[in-house]
Amino acid sequence: MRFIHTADTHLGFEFIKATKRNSLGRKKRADRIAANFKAVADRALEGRADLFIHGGDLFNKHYLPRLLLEELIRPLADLSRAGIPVLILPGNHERSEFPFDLFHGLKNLVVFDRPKSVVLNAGGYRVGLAGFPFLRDNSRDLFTKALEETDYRELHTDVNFLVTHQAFDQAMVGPGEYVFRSGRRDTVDRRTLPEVFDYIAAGHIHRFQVLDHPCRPGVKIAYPGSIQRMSFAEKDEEKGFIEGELEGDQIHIRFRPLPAYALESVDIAAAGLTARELEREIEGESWRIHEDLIIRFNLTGGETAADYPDADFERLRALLSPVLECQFALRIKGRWVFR
Ligand SMILES: [Mn+2]
Repeated sequence: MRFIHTADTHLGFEFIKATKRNSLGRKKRADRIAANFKAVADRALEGRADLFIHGGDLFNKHYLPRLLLEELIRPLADLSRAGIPVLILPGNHERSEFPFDLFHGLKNLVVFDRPKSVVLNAGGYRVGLAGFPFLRDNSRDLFTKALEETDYRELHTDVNFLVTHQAFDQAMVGPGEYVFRSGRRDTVDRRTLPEVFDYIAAGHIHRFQVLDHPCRPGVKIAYPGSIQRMSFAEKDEEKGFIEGELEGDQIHIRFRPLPAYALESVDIAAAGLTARELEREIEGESWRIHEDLIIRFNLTGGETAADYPDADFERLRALLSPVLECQFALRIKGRWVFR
């Protein structure tokens, strides 16, 4: 029984309410993300996977236009048409729910839009799958209750998967290697995972990692991570998805990498410079340019906007035009202000 496990695909990445600035760059990143998602689905089609599991955060925002949503889920529709069962749940970026009729008409597609469990015949096994939407508040205390509501105890199957979008203790994120510790309200203690589950198909944590079960050796709590570097905090992380196989009673998994663009940030002490001087500084960084790069210039040294040169940022961006995205961030009163 072969399965694909992905998560945190953040489709519709181009949609942000906050800023219209450099929307072209943002769109180019979104296209790379969508291409990686298609690559994951294509792998399932080519490898004739028996299951396709998405651990949540399919979309980047909950307010995407309907037409865009329908276009973005095309890879899932392809899997559905090919007869590959798709299991999916809404994460925090979907605010724990999908538009109620988005997946209507797609066969072989199970949405954990409320706590539930299903049994599927896949690759010669009877596979039980339980899941529920992202728990927004106090997952520490509400996890067990949500799990009970799935009726997973009624599963009488060969193997059981839990699909979930939560942080488990010992999960690690960010360049500072931050570790979620047991006891936090937003963290589920791994010891609360019932022993009937053989594989925990998790999402939420953007770095690929596999945690063990403290009481049941061999059970994997797996985060495939995001399919592309969604933020600068992920700039050194390899990106990809999980391919798994159940043989006998053993589950083997491996990480399959996907192409990832590069992110670099450059600090420039820009307070007091003239616009021409800033332009020269930025031209001096042009050796960095390549078309798989997101570059962010941190302009520092000032207290107010007036301390920085009145530069034409659109023109500066045009100088660096082959890059995927170019960001200018001014340090003003201890905050980053984007131009
Ligand atoms: Mn996410």
